[in-house]
Amino acid sequence: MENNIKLSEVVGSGKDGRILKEDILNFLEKQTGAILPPSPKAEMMPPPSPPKPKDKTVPIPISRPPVFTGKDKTEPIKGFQKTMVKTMTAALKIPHFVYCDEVDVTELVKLREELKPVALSRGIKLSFLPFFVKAASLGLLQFPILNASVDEGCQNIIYKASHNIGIAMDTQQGLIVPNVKNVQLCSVFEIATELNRLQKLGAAGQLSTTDVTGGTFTLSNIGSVGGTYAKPVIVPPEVAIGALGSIRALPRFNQKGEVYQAQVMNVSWSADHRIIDGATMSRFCNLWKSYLENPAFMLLDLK
Ligand code: CAO
Repeated sequence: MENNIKLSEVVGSGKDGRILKEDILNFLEKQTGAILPPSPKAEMMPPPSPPKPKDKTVPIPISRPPVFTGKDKTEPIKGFQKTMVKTMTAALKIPHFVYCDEVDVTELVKLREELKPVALSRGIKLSFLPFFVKAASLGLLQFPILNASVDEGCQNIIYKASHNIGIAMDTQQGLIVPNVKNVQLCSVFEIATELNRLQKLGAAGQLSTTDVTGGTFTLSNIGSVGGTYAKPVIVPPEVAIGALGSIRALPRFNQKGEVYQAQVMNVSWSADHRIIDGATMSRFCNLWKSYLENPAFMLLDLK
């Protein structure tokens, strides 16, 4: 109706010839002369596998975005993109500082390899994220200023009791940040279960308002797509966010000065410098890192 399209002229590619959103978009593209081949997402192709830490000799698959040719086109900013405009414009008002470090996740890679089939036998996919999330929550217990917000005019700090950890998700609709509620009360497996649920709903564009609101701290695992460092942008009214790079096999020295093959991941934290100083972020990162470099340490603090 918005574009005066006669549905009888559109070929539906859905079940029983149903017309999908993609069909309408393709129809519009053809009308404006810019013919786009169907994108892999529109065809529901599985995404290319991201690099795995173990596969050192396997070349990294390069994803091919749809090719844009023909005439210039203008499209309105709406939906998730509009939310991104609002959130990021508000975020720009926060004086950010960025702190980066590298984490040796060799032990964590081994541990996940061991636990992955166990989780799978319970119907759950176990990625690295549940460990990153739980370690962050254990750190937040000791650094509550990072799980806080400031009120309008920056007069008061509100320390949040719940660790509702947001996860940046790349979905067909765009970037969305659902959060895992009360991570401080959850086991690693429970976090994985909740992440599986959120990922499934995110992929289907069916996340609820509850899922995407009330976040108190965010992690962005851009490393599952690629990259080493990123400068993450705080999601207001939160005050801190971490971006995780790809886990890579790299040479490092052990305590005896011998070179070994380490699994290394970089992390970049952005924080609101009005209420958080660099030393606090550094101490938090040291603690978070210690849990991931020695996953057994987590056991001591798990409830
Ligand atoms: N380095 C290397 N491998 C990684 C990795 C990393 N940092 N993170 C995940 N992987 C691996 C996983 O372990 C998994 O491997 P297996 O198949 O062996 O289990 C594989 O990559 C796929 O993981 P996944 O993406 O399905 O799951 P996840 O829990 O790691 O991540 C999600 C989920 C939703 C965070 C991710 O899919 C995503 O959307 N990432 C992009 C986030 C983003 O766009 N951030 C930028 C925000 S600012 O615009």
